[in-house]
Amino acid sequence: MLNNKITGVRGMEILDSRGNPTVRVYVELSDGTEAVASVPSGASTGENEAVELRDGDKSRYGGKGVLKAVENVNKVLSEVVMGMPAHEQALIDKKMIEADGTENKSNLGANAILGVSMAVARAAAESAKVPLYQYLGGAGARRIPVPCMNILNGGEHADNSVDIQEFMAIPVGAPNFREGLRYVAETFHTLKGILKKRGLSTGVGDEGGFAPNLKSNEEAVETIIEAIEKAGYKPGEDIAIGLDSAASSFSTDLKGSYELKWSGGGKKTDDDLIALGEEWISKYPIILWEDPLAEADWEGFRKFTAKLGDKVEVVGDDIFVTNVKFISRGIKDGTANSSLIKLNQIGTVSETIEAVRMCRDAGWRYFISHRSGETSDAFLADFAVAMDGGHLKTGSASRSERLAKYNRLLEIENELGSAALYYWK
Ligand code: 2PG
Ligand code: MG
Repeated sequence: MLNNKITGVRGMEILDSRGNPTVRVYVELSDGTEAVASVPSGASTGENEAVELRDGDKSRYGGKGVLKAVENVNKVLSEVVMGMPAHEQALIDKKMIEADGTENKSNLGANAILGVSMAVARAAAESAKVPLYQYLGGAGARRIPVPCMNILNGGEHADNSVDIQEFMAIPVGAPNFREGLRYVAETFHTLKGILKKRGLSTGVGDEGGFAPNLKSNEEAVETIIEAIEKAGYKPGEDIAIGLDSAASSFSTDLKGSYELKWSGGGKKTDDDLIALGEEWISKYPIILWEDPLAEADWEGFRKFTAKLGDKVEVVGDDIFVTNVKFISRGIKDGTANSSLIKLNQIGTVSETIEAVRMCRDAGWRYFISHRSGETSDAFLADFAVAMDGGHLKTGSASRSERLAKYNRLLEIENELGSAALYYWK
């Protein structure tokens, strides 16, 4: 019998990478194991995400305090999970969901529940003396994800004049993770030089990518291709491009109407955006496109996927919010061919695994992701290896909360030695 019963659960309020409060949870087990986990927080959030409980007390952090969520960890969730064996992740998560009693975790807070869920998983792994990626992914977990590095930020992650939120460099041609990371980190540094030479800002956005004021969204793609070449790599062969339009953020009705500040500017329909997508995909080595349409534009998404889904991975983020209820509808309707996977969109480790499983069963891809508000917790790195998705996004080659995940992946690759796998597709 494993001696891993939960004997203590304690929450505290810490600050995330944007300086906003978030939840950290400590879990103790009967064998003396202690583990800690911290919860991330998004900015461009989907309407149907599980609820991040905030105090709303304007006298503290502009209402963004999480003391109520912390109290829910200390007084409610600790009671719920106390005495349970830590490896019973699915049951522990289920009990917490029942204790909350709502569809969207608005009672106790997804931030409170996820903090406990992650800390329990980490404690169980430590107690079993196996790395977290093996505990969650089993003996076969050995594929290191291709790092889709967001080197240029726009949208709600930066104060510049670029509508599209993320421009990712994807080292598809690298022989292993550590080389892939080098390819894209070098591209990031080269991009800095190019921007500097043009007198553009080299300040970074929320995810550590540069946030210059450019004349158009397309200029961002062209400048990145220039940086890839100047760094000594072949666009499309060594390094391809991924985008996250986060189109909900420039949609006027979350459905078929959009308003771009740049890129031709002005009002656009979903058909206009699909035509733009088609043009760009024919011109540039784009292999992944997340949220090309807004979260309520299911029909626009479907049309985009029907037209371009054989050329690019079409990822749904705000539209699916890591929720099997929405992913299953997407699979049925052909809305996309991949889902973004974010632990805090749904609020427990086991429900996140369920979302991954649903994608896999349908022959979809799934793209493991950080949030724009992060902490130094590298749980995501282990989680990505465990889920075997083959790619992840965790920001740029700057800001320590982003590098914490990349560095953990380097560690995992090292640990696996020649057993580690790395490939696109
Ligand atoms: C996204 C994410 C992460 P946020 O839109 O994919 O990059 O941003 O955490 O702000 O929702
Ligand atoms: Mg997104």
